[in-house]
Amino acid sequence: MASAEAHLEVEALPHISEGDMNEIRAALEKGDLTAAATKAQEILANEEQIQLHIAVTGESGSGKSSFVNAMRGLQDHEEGAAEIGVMETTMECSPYPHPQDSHVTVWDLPGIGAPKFRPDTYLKQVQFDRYDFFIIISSSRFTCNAATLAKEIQARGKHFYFVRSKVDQDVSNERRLYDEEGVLKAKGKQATETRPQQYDEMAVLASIRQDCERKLARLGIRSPQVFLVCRDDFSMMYDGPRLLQTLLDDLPSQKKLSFLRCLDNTSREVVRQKKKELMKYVWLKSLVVWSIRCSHPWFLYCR
Ligand SMILES: Nc1nc2c(ncn2[C@@H]2O[C@H](COP(=O)(O)OP(=O)(O)OP(=O)(O)O)[C@@H](O)[C@H]2O)c(=O)[nH]1
Ligand SMILES: [Mg+2]
Repeated sequence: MASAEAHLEVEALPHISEGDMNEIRAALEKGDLTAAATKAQEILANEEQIQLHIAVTGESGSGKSSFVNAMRGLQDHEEGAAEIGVMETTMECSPYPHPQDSHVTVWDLPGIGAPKFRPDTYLKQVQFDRYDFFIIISSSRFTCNAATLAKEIQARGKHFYFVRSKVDQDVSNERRLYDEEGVLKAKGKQATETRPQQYDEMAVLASIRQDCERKLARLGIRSPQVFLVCRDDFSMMYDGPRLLQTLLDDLPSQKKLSFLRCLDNTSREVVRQKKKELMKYVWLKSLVVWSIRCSHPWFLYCR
């Protein structure tokens, strides 16, 4: 087992606890391959139990169910997708397992202001403890309800993320003020810092982001960060990729692989992290397979 021992570096095998690593190392040093493989199997079995629950909440009609579908890589009309619509549609907490990893569940929560849900008891009613983190969605400026909810989530020690949805609509509304060459149409109106003479999508997005963040700061949220998304091409457009990367970075190490399995290989960073996480599994599974092979009579005979 010289080669296995040579790779017993915590850096090379992330997210195996030091205690587990020491147990495997001690077993290998004693030449007890069966004990090392048993430990490896135990770690793999524990990983199978890990669940990740993502809560999607926000104002009624803000695009929560559409966001749930986008997170799961589904079109709204596809089988298993959450129901969406311009009428109030989500009245219960509905779990949607991710098609690429059933350990990850995206929960579609009722709107913060939905009739059956009072702002002061909302988190209790939706069973706060169930979720790992919260996505708070708004399709316009964030309201007092959203800020109160965020503060309550923070006070209870969990992460939340502000997501400004339907940003494609804002972009196309703003674009209408410019002609085909992208020059501001409005006659007699001066270009401003937020509405330059020449159309600039980045400037439009930056001003929406700043506006939302300023409003949240006024509502008492310290250093708010807002992610602008659109349900179409969610993982590729606007702040979708940055949001997914932030969620991944903030997750505790043992939950990262499940979330990574749900992400498409759209960035080098995602591919790099998948590779790093999978190394652990390759190594643990190899240890188990090697132990089985070594105990096989055929192997003993060959030695
Ligand atoms: N243009 C655009 N429309 C969107 C987007 N996201 C959602 N919508 C539309 O907004 C409407 C409401 O979307 P839902 O996802 O049902 O909103 P919800 O927050 O789940 O609504 P309730 O369950 O009633 O609270 C639907 O017509 C969606 O198609 C988006 O990113 N862009
Ligand atoms: Mg809904």
